[in-house]
Amino acid sequence: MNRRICLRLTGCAVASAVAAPRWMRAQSATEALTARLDVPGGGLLATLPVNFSGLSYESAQLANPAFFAATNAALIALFRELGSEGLLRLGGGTSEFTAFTTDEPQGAPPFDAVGPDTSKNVKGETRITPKSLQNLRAFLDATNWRCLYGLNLGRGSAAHAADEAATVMHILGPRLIAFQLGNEPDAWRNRYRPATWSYADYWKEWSAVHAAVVARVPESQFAGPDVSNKMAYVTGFAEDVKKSALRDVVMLTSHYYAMGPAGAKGVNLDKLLAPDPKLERDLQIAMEAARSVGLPYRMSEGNSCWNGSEPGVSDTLASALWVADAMLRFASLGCAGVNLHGGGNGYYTPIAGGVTSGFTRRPEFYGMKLMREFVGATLVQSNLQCSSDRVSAYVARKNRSEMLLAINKTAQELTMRVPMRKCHEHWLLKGPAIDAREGVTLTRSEGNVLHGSLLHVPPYSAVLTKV
Ligand code: BDP
Repeated sequence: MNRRICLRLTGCAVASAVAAPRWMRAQSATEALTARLDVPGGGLLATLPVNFSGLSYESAQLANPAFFAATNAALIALFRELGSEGLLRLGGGTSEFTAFTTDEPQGAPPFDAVGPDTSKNVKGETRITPKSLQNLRAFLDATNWRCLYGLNLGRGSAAHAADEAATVMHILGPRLIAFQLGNEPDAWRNRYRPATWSYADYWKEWSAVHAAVVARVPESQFAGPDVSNKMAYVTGFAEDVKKSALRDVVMLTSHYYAMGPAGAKGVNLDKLLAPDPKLERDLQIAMEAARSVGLPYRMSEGNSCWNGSEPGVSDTLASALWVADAMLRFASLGCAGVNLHGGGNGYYTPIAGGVTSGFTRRPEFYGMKLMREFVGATLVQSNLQCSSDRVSAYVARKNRSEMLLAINKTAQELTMRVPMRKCHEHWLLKGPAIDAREGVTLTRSEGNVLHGSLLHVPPYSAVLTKV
């Protein structure tokens, strides 16, 4: 039988159907799955910067000064586990509801036990004070992370933004990479702005607030447009930045949620495990825009499913496999970093908990943690042949070592023929079941796991080998 398989060019989003080679036997759902990975020309893709991994939190989180603080040793340790450097983005829907004030509020701060989980359930005004910012600075110093700081554009004023920016710059200093003005301005129609709201209106407002901030804090840098999904804003923003010769814009940003809204038909585990053509499509637009203006592009906020995320999906082993795969897809296409949105006890948060309740690693945390191994590594173009589109593989070089990550998002045992004959070290990301919320592990072992050039990848797991 002339079966057809999917040939995927890692990092190039090329998919074409070719006849299956003879070594690839017919595969039923219960049979073992085979795959073949080749590195044809050894073409180099992108190198992952040291702060490739990032987290994104709601601005409202700053209303509790004890959260991002030097005293929060447990959270500092978890951030450091994800990256010796990293990028914390503060913003989200609540950045349009936070107000900066120099008066320290009286009484117990909000979110002491836990929260906020998502902007969807925090619409009240929350206050950010110099104390929160001083504590944030100490937290960033302790973690060695830097930050993208969202100012309120949707419901704020230019004067307030300039005031806040002055204090943020004074306190965060070198820990601040850039300000962002507004969260998801492409979704403001009939919300913070009239039904006629367009990109042109946004650019006008953005420019006015930008000018006010620069007048007050000339050394400010900016990232944007931090949109939800209308990629035309990213393209337009890049064009306008170039046209206006704005040297203080240092990064293009937009968001990516694999699915959503939570609870909608078709939002499920199966969909999360399947490839998402939107990721490739949107990322290519973003990368073209970034190249046209000579800026890096970063996925500044995203996760598995928007609207607070899907229980039983976003908090399971599936999310760990998904995040490792998605982050490397982003990296292969040239994206400079990825910020996973979370906070509180939300379903999609990589780190759950709060100051008084303590913190735990969610499954997604372990998928992110794998990225640590790729920091400073250059991804190499590779061809993967496999009859399932739920298998992916990435090859990378770092100093003199070669790395290969195989991700098996199927229920079948997978044997992959790889361009590596032995390894010295391997990592295994796995869990008791694809929908397991507990018991997901990432372990490192020394020694060889390759048999000739065959790599065994258990069902629903990821294996990283290094030589
Ligand atoms: C995004 C918002 C973020 C939310 C997220 C969600 O920027 O603040 O928490 O949606 O819906 O649009 O979960």
